[in-house]
Amino acid sequence: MSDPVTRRGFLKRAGLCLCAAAALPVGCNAQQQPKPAGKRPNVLFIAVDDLRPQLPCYGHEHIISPNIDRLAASSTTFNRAYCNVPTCGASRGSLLTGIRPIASKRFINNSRAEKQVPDALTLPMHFKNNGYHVISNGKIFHSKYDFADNWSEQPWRLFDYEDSKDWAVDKFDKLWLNPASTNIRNPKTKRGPFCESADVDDSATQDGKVAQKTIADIKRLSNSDKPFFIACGFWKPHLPFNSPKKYWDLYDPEKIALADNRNKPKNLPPQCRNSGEINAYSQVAGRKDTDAFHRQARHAYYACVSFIDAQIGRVLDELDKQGIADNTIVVLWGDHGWHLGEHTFWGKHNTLNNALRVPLIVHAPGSKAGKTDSLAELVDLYPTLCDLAKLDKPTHLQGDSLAPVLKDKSAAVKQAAFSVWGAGNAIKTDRYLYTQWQKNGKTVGQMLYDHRSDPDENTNIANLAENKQIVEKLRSQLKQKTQAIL
Ligand SMILES: [Ca+2]
Repeated sequence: MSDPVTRRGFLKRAGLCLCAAAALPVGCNAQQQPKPAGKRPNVLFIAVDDLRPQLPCYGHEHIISPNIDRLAASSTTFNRAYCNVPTCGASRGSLLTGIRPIASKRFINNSRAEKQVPDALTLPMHFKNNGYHVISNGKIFHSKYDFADNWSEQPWRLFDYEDSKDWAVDKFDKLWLNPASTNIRNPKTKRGPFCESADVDDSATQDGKVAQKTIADIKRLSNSDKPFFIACGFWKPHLPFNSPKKYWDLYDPEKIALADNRNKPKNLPPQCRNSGEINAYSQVAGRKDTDAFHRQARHAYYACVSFIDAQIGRVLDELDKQGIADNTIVVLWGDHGWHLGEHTFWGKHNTLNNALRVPLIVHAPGSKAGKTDSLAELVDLYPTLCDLAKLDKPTHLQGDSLAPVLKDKSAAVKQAAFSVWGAGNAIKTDRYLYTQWQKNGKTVGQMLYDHRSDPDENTNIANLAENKQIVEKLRSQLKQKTQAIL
């Protein structure tokens, strides 16, 4: 058994520099001499928590998100982007360090990335070292204390997960703005309802304040000699699905379609499970399989998406107001997918397509807009941003720059995307999504979906004799990748 969280263990397996003097400039968290900033582009780095790619720019016209669609219209939209681990903290830790997770060993939960890879040169630190003013607003790393000194200013947010035993209870009055919600608590956890529609202004909400802070920072930094890298992390549509009433009113609940595959995939292995996260809220127990719950949960999630879309619009408008949109790279990403009732699942935390696939939209000034089916992973964002800003790429990065895809939407920089969850290793190729669970070197579970014939993943075909060859090939690719990133 290896020890993923110690510095020595990580460096040994990752093959990273051990801070020998000659290797200092890249791969280690060391101060570099800032290079002249010149006319480097600004970066607006927008994270949307738990946002799945169910948006008009992804072909889902029933969602109302005009601002994200406006951004997509001048950007490269990645139709097949995947997170590397389907949970908030680990996904962000991997993305922001450029280092892949290892099943059950590295980036497995919400613990700080700095404890797992203490010598990693993070994305914000690399930009800071290269003359950028780097800001973290809202949820970027899972905790604002993680790699906190890698930013130019103290990371900003209203409250942090690490400041209380249960943030949702401790900050109840900041999360639930409808006074009635305080009387509708989960008897075990004391959290409130899984959704609400309070009749409040956007500015009363946590995400409204993230937008306000980001707008103020854009104003403040737009005339600076330094380029900026502003990370702006919105909390919704993460649970609880709370948003101002006006966004609920955009949707007619009678017209909200429910999932048409409200049953477990055939031959589903026991290792692939539902997330228990939603059970911590009230108004869930005993209702999850009802039409009323499916409709209400989808309505609430869609309202959160429209609410965040409006905040994104305000932030994007500020780039225009300050006259810097033409020199600002904008990236919008979600940290993992979400099941909204498909397969009776609610949430993330497995390796089905709905939990792994994410929205990814990259706007680079001067690049032609369009959609691409090229495979992409969140671990690719760090090298991509280095290329777009013309910075050197640290040698420890384990993703691939997507810059060639921005130039040519048919370009492919990889043949597969890799994700992990628990002890499971998953590989997504052009056609298949395969997951293998191993124990003591033996396969104890597997699932294979053919996205060409079964895009909704209703039948696991891993154990069919006719698929033996493809399963062997995918296992071989998984083994090769897993060994390469140790
Ligand atoms: Ca998340």
